[in-house]
Amino acid sequence: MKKEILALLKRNPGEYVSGEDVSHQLSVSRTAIWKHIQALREEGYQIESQSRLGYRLQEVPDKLYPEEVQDGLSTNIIGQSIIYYERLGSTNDLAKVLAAQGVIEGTVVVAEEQSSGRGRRGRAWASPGGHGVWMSVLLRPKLSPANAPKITIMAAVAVVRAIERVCGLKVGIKWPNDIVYKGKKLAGILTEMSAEIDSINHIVLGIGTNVNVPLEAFPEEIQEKGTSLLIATGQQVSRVAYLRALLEELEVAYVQFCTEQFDTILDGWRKHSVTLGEDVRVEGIGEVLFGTAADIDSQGALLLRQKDGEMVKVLAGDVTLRKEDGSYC
Ligand code: BT5
Repeated sequence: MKKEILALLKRNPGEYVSGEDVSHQLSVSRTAIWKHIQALREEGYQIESQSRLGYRLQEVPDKLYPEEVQDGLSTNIIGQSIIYYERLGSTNDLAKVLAAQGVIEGTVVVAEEQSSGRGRRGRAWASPGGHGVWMSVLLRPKLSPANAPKITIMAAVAVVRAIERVCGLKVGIKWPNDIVYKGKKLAGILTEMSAEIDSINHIVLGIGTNVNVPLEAFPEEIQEKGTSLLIATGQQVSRVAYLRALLEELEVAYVQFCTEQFDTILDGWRKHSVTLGEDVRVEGIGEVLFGTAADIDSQGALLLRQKDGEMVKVLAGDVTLRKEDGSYC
């Protein structure tokens, strides 16, 4: 009922809706309306009430509430169920628990703040409260585990498109999981999988995007190498609009992924890549390789042309690009 009252107020922007109208349209008592209005106010909605005029919605809070994100969301799978928390350890961790409990594919977990946000290989992901979009999506593709790295590639394309849609900023993808702007990290992707030898049980796709993070909200060690949409554009970007766009772009890419149109995704990836054609240093698992990033293949692996011309396929690792002075960053 609270949702319906909110929707009714939203359908009448800037106007009063009388208590009588609400009561009549939604078949609810005036006392119950008042209680729901109070609850909405506690969530941060600014609702004016005038005794003879009724209620008027003045301001929507800057929160990633599911009812805000789902308002106008055009997806069929991703984000049909959104679990919201003010504060969580890690959205990936909760999504894994929910996956084991059997929640539907496309379930999204989102938090305003993460106290132990994670990157790859046990690294920390700074997730200050109220500034970013820290979210995870549960996916259940009917594919073999070898396809999992493609999910990161797919997600990177979706992030880039969502960013361009909401604020016009053209950002780059650094293989495998970094979204960058002018060499600084704007977003990161963490793909985790539960699988049998030959089939995926589920994938938890975690994406952290620094939307309105001011420089001073980053830990000191990230201030040099991280950036946000706010820092890049000089303007606040609606986190709700961004998350909605991200879920929509993820769904477009995921449908392509599941219907064997990975080549289309790869084309999009190549267009936004800041890695291809560059001289790079790749820190893989237990080895460091140098060479030119020639391409990515149909598995999402990086193809590295080494000095002697030999082509090496890298499935996972950290890439740094060679600068003019010969150093890597
Ligand atoms: C990543 O790892 O880039 C994956 C980040 C995934 C975060 C999301 S948020 C929602 C979901 N829940 C989670 O717990 N995680 C996911 P990696 O490539 O390993 O990069 C980690 C490195 O990025 C760190 O070692 C820092 O150097 C840097 N870093 C940490 N926080 C950052 C931030 N907010 N912005 C930019 N760089 C950051």
